[in-house]
Amino acid sequence: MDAKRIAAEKATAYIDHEMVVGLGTGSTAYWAIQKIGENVKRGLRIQAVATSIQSENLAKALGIPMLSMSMVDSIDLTIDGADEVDEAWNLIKGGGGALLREKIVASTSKNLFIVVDERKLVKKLGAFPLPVEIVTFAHEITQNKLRALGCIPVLRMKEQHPYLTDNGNYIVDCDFGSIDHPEELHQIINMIPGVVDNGLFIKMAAKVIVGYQDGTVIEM
Ligand code: DER
Repeated sequence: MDAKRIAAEKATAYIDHEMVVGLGTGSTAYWAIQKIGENVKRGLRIQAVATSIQSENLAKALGIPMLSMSMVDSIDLTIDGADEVDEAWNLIKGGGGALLREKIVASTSKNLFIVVDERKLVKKLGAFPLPVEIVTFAHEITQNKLRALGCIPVLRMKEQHPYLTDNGNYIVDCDFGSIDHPEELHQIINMIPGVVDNGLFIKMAAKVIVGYQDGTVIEM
């Protein structure tokens, strides 16, 4: 079985009746949502919130009872993927363009379980360019301010147009190279006017579940 899938399905075993569950975004979270849909059909009584329109549509198609974020003040467990996980469990997320809603849902969750395959584990963050969500207004100026921090900012495109997030913003993929102090970088980036948030998730993960190509799965 696919390494991402075994990690995602392992995380769903922690979901109990009456929980409010946060549904992540991406190809790993996809398998968690599929498994949750199966379990709901078998009688699991939960309600869920989604971190993207894509995940919401998938969950609805599977019959998972959905809540809007305005209807919850706390989430019991969120299961989500990541682009990189370092040894302190700091994350780079946003490869799927959903970082803002993912971070809002994660920050509202009692527990955030990150599900990845082994390739996502790194000693230091940064091989994956850091996604930064910015408003469209004066985006060139915002990109210049990101560049001044020492990265190469690339506006994410979809076909010939800039990619638009579910929130109507742009994503700039910022190659900082190896990131020595992710916590400080996170704060510096978010001080730039025009930046909405960035893909550094600092000390938010309660558990990291790793799937391996040989079929094993490890909970860290
Ligand atoms: O966009 C995100 O943060 C996703 O969780 C993503 O980074 C992980 O994507 P994957 O599970 O498809 O590798």
